[in-house]
Amino acid sequence: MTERIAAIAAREILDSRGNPTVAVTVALDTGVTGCSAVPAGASRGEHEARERRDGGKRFGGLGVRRAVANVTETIAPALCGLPAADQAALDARLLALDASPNKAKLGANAMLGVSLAAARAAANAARLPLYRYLRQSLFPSATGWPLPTPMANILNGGVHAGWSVDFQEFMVLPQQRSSVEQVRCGAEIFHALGRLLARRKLPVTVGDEGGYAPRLPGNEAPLKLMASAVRAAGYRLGRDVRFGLDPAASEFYRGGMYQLRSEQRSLSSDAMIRRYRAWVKKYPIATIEDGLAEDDWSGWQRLTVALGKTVTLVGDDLFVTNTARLQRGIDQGVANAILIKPNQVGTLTETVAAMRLARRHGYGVAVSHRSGETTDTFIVDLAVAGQAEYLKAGSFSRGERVAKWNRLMVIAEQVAD
Ligand code: 2PG
Ligand code: MG
Repeated sequence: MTERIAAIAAREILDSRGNPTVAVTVALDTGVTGCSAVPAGASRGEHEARERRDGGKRFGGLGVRRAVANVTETIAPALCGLPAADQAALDARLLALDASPNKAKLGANAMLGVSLAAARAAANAARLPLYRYLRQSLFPSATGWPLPTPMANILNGGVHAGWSVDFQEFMVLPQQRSSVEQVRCGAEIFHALGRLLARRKLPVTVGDEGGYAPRLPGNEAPLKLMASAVRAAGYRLGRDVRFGLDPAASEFYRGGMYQLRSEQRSLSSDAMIRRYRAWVKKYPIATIEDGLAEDDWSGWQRLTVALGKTVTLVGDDLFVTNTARLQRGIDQGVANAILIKPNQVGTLTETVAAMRLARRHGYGVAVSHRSGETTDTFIVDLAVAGQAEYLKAGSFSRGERVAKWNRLMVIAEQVAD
């Protein structure tokens, strides 16, 4: 039976920073529904699709009433009657309606809300868990259920933590075989880190992604603290736990230099690369995301030559889940993995196209949350369906982060059966 979209509702809700965001419900003619809520970034890439914000006084200009109206007044009439299971046709219709180069007209927040809610409704209509529905409809050639390794951001910096340090994310990558043990390991290290900070009389309040956010002297201090926390929790560095970094370098790149306020230094691309090289020797760093700025292509090339064989170099602001930018990276030998954030590009179809292109060229895939999140766990099912190597979903505190790890454990239980 082809179930068709009968109605689309949208509303303004709050995200984890207390800022407005878009929530959408798609209803099918059989009465089955699917919902989604759209996340929002703080360290946004210059080349991301644009979200629609109202401006003006309400919520300091961040209201999304216009985006909501775009869903109900423009998108709903155009999509009603289409089969919910034809994601490609739905998303093509969204793109045609917007017809702007960066989704500025309807807003990527409006478009993505509809795109994801339609997929959920179709999964519910098929009576399948979302990850199984996405696998079947969007990744039909994938077999088996290897689950993504958590990238857990237990120490927050940069724009997510009032610039406590310059680098934005210090992550642990637990190496245990099961998701349940990985989550346990990450959470135990998070708590060990908390005890360690408390003993040093450092604050144990958390940043936007639920990791601790102490003000520290420079960007290496977090790595030292994390190494101590790993040992204190009874795990072996390198064997049981590896590290991941997301400096989010575009955020502190000014005039061709990387300005490190917490160290009162400014480094060239090559000096940054030398630093990463030294750290990789000292710490078990498996992944570096946005180690250089989004348009520092030549720096990225040299970084890839220097470390691409041993380290997963992930492009986030660099690629913005965009196949054209990823293709440029592939052609120029830049990075070897992509961060996937559906709201950087605005539709599920385009998100999956980026995942597929990465796969075809041997690039790794990490599916990611945003720093402004909701309790929606769509990205977890997407990561599992598309066999992403990593799932990046923050720390082990704050409900909107923990919801993702809990969803991963539920899926792990189901696919083990
Ligand atoms: C990032 C993300 C998520 P934001 O840079 O990878 O951690 O941050 O959502 O603020 O862009
Ligand atoms: Mg990033």
